[in-house]
Amino acid sequence: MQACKISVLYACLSFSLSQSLTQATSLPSVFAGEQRISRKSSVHHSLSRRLFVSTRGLLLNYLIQYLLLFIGETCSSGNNCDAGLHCDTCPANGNTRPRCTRIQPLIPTSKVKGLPFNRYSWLTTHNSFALRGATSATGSPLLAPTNQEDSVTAQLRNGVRGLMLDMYDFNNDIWLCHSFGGRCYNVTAFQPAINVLKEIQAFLEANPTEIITIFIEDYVTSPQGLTKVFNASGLSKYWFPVSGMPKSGGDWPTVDDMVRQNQRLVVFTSISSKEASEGIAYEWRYVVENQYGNDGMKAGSCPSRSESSPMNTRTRSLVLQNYFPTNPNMSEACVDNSAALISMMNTCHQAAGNRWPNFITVDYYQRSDGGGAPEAVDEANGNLTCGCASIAYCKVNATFGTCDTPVLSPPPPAGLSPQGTSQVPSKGSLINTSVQLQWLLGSMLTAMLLAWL
Ligand SMILES: *[C@@H]1O[C@H](CO)[C@@H](O)[C@H](O)[C@H]1NC(C)=O
Ligand SMILES: *[C@@H]1O[C@H](CO)[C@@H](O)[C@H](O)[C@H]1NC(C)=O
Ligand SMILES: *[C@@H]1O[C@H](CO)[C@@H](O)[C@H](O)[C@H]1NC(C)=O
Ligand SMILES: *[C@@H]1O[C@H](CO)[C@@H](O)[C@H](O)[C@H]1NC(C)=O
Ligand SMILES: *[C@@H]1O[C@H](CO)[C@@H](O)[C@H](O)[C@H]1NC(C)=O
Ligand SMILES: CC(=O)N[C@H]1CO[C@H](CO)[C@@H](O)[C@@H]1O
Repeated sequence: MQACKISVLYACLSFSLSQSLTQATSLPSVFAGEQRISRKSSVHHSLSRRLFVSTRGLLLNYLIQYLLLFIGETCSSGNNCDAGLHCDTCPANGNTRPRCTRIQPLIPTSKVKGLPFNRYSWLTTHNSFALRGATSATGSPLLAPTNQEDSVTAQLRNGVRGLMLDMYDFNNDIWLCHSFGGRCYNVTAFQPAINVLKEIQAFLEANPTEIITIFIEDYVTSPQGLTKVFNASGLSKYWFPVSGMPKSGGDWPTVDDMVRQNQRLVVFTSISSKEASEGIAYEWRYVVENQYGNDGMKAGSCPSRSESSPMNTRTRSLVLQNYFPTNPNMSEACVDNSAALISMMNTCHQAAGNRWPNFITVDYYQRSDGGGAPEAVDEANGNLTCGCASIAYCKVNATFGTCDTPVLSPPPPAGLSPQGTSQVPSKGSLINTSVQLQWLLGSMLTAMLLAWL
């Protein structure tokens, strides 16, 4: 560095930076997905080649890549986190420093292909339709609690594959609503179900290898009410038939079969008679579920909810884990969706007869103090698909239990790290001066570039 003259400082910085990056590229970003590494490497290579002939465009591109942040890094309000992350705080956990936190699980079928449907775990949103800030489509003010923050379309894009929808007869139609004694009112009615079903239809249409599961809390009593609305939404053509569902604990068809047959929509109802009358699977014949609400959040126990068979009932091939409080609480959700969720996943794994959850259901799925619900889903998928602690460590075509070695440990709880003191606390044990130097150089380069542009 000392050798740098002002006139060549710029090239010198680039060189130092590319040196730092050589080290940085050896820090795999298992939490942010793997694209980042290759992206950085290719940036690095092109930079080395053209070290002294950097163009404005190349450098700008490089800077943009470089400024993307890993999980746990301090971010600014303009979201400069890497793909699959967003910038958020978790004050309920003592963390007021904005950090990059995960909002997307790895899509398990992209990593381990072709297993039976019940060998995967899917991120599931509780009351997927009850969106913060929503107004009722009746025009009346909405007095119902809310459980999520982004549209069902946005949820699906982030990798949510299970949706919990409460459906009611209302205004001569089927609506997504919250209950007062099983009835829908203007002040608790969100919108007609067909709107959201059409969002799901558009996603399945655009993503021909994706599978979605809908859990209906069913208050619809009008004849063929659900069938009509599914027909009208264009979703019926993706319907997975009840006849294809294992009745006594066997494996489901493989995801490949489901995709090949285009049977990519699995729907469960909470009303038993609709299986015979409308061909809609009665959930409790196929799924066990633990208690929802506050009673399901007592550490160390995982009782089944009243409608469900006991958690360890092996004649039900699918396991669903609920983990959200009775009254949704957005500020508390980042705590609930972090260490406590994974701890309960281990408890429920035992309670379910050593079965990992196929569906992990939370409120405010984007909220966490680091890895959040996406991390829980990745861990469940690792155990389910390849016998590793996370699907990020599964090897292609390897025998069960042969894993890539995790290089980064998950970020510590945000509350444990001193606030505002470090740019890269989550990687504290791995980060050393060379990376801090990288930061310093990055900041200098930014300042220079801004002055130069
Ligand atoms: C509920 O909303 C509808 C419009 O969708 C309106 O016609 C009706 O008067 C409202 N009912 C009440 C009780 O406010
Ligand atoms: C739904 O659509 C199917 C054909 O796709 C049709 O056979 C059935 O009658 C329809 N049901 C209702 C209630 O509209
Ligand atoms: C939500 O949780 C916070 C603690 O994070 C608590 O202070 C607050 O009272 C809770 N709100 C509700 C409505 O329960
Ligand atoms: C994995 O196995 C499949 C099918 O046996 C094969 O087509 C594919 O090339 C293999 N991939 C690797 C990376 O070995
Ligand atoms: C710090 O960086 C050096 C290379 O500059 C490397 O040899 C060393 O292993 C790194 N330390 C840690 C803890 O990663
Ligand atoms: C066999 C195996 O890899 N088990 C892992 C399952 O997931 C938990 C995390 O919830 C890991 O701690 C286990 O090692």
